[in-house]
Amino acid sequence: MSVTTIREQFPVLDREVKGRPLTYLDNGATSQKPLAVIEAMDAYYREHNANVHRGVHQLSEEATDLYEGARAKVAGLLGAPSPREVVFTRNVTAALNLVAQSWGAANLGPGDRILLTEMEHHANIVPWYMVAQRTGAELEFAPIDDEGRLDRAAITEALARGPKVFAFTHVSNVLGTKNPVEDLIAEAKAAGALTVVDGAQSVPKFPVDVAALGADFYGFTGHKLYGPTGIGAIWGRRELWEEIEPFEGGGSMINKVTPEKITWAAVPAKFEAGTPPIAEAAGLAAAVDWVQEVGFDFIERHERELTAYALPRLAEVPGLTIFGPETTEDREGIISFELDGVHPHDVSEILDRHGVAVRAGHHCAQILMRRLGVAATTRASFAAYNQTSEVDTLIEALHDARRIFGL
Ligand code: C6P
Repeated sequence: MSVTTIREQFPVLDREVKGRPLTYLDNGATSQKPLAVIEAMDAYYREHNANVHRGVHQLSEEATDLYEGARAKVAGLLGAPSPREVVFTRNVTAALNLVAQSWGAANLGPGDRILLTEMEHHANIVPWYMVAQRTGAELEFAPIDDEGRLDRAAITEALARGPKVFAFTHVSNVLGTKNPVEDLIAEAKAAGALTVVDGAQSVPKFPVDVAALGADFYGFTGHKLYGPTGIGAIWGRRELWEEIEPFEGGGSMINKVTPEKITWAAVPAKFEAGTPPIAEAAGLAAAVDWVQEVGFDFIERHERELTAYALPRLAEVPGLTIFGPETTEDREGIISFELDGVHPHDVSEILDRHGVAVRAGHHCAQILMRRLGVAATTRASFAAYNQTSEVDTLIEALHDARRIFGL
């Protein structure tokens, strides 16, 4: 597998932006889609479109097979003991809301502690804040150190205060920090806390084995894994899914409805109210196949090489400060930086003139921005199709930004 072969599979990478070849470095926000995914969704609508689990006609059976086949592929990707433990959602945000609402509402009460970290995305803060408001539980944010790693001693102390749940990200969407998830889960379990892991930025980058990690819930989002928008998934331990109540009601998730009593369908249908994202599941299945065909050996090694190339080159740009770990050992190719007093939106506007797509803003991580002492950052983030020449283009564009802003 070579980057050139991979790039040929992504039609959008051929386009120009502002008269320059596109340099897409906004993969932390969403990745581009390979032909395999685009074609799988196209084929679904051309050849199979029907609702799932509802009809006994041929098309409905085909659509159901595709949808359930996607669940099996996701289970395989995550190392889940059974596809029945995988619930499809709209995205990882919906996945985390599901756990916070369904598990949280039943298990949290006044004074109970919810442990999060300072590097969480709002998707892993706001749902917990909402359930805390309803139940009287309290949020605590485990701190990070100055290099953007979790402060392990502070986590040990926070766990000793007996939180009911510890919800944290596997990889930070701002700092790129890769957290020691296995150790954190073991420590949290020993302290009696439920563990919920946000895998939005990890699942696209390296193999994740939920059984080996020992988590209770682990969610991710399809569109960062080269798949379509509109679908995500969450794996949870079977006993937990059986135990908790659904928080959304409607068709498909019931066993029997009478005026007096409603009973739920079996897991995972119990948590999938209404018509699910079927075409998106077909696309996600193709994305899982695509990632497995390319192989995480390649993806992980390639992105690490890009990151190892980019970090020192960025550090050479006068006035540029990188946030997060400066080694590639426990960080991924998600690099946030600040350019001497220039607003990140202005930086990214200049980069856009060079065809370079990055993200600027608070990255839905305002607690982290406050900790870093900034309102926003500029962020470049890599995927399997990026190449070192694109890092060079980014660096040239940053020098141009320095010239324009008189630095
Ligand atoms: N981060 C970014 O540019 P959804 O929107 O549900 O697909 O993903 C939410 C989410 C949750 N956790 C982490 C760690 C994430 O990075 C994201 C999405 C994008 O950083 C969009 S804000």
